[in-house]
Amino acid sequence: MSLVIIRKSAPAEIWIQALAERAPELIVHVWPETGPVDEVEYVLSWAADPGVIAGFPNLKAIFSLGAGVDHVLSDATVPSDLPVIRMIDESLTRRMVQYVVHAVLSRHRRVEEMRANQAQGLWKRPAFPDLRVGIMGLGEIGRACAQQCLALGYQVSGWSRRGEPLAGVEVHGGEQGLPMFLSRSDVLVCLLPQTRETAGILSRDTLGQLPKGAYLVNAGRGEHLVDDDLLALIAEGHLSGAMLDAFRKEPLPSDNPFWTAPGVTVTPHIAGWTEPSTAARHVVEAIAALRAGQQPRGVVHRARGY
Ligand code: NDP
Ligand code: OXD
Repeated sequence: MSLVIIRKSAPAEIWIQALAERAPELIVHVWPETGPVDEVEYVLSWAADPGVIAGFPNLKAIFSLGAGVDHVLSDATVPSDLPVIRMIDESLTRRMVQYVVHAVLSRHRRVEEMRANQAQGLWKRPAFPDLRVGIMGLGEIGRACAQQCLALGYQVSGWSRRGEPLAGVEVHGGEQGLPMFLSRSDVLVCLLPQTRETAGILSRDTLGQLPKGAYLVNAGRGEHLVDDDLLALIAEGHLSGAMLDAFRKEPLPSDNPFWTAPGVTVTPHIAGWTEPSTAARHVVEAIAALRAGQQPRGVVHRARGY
């Protein structure tokens, strides 16, 4: 039984060590080194080139190194019957919560405005009206963000496909719940997966339904956002700004208008990242479940795309 780690950027040593501590019997290779391909039962992958995963004939499951699995499902050569397992990692979730809370707090407490005042030596004490936080996507990460925003005293609503209840949160479900949800979101936080249904969901139509002066936080995927619609709504004064972590093209090209748009903060897809020392547990537990014929946590529903 072997596992191949496929990733292009960060070194894989920490992953190898974390997996070895929890599953010493697991033979781990780092792409492009694979050992005998027919012995590879698992891949742990981020953005493998199309066709690479399909090159392993005896795979039992595909693990995503991140919470999103769009990078796996967009590869048409990946066999449709193989379990795809998204990352569920307490460190990743915690970091996403930190990012979202930071964005909400800095918008609420007008940090940019304070900095601008400071630059002019201005002692000015603005009002800080209460903000309502709306979270799109109440999954592993969205729920944790909602809970932390609640703990900070914000009024929180959420939107998900099924609209499953969440304590303390006003939950709206499906297309019919979207207008009410949007109308109550002074800060809209997108934590949706990228699927056919969610592509382009942050458009003039939806963002235009936010209250005037609303602020967008997109830590989902760049494909959720219609870039020009956001820029236009900011220029028109309907939205006050945005904090964006994910983009249609990454790295964000140097001539992209988001770099210089007033009120827009660009972060380079760093809202959250997977920590091997904790995430290895998820991988090892999922492998054990698969081997025992059980359903592991995080298996993606292929038709839904998340
Ligand atoms: P989950 O799969 O746990 O949750 C997904 C949520 O989105 C669920 O609440 C689901 O609804 C909802 N949803 C999916 N499709 C729709 C739809 N069509 N309409 C309404 N709601 C929908 O995902 P995670 O919380 O683990 O991760 C969410 C996303 O965050 C990832 O897919 C990734 O894109 C992004 N991410 C970004 C990172 C970054 O660094 N920027 C890091 C980590 C994740 P329901 O509950 O009804 O199923
Ligand atoms: C992601 C991640 O899905 O970093 O973006 O986990």
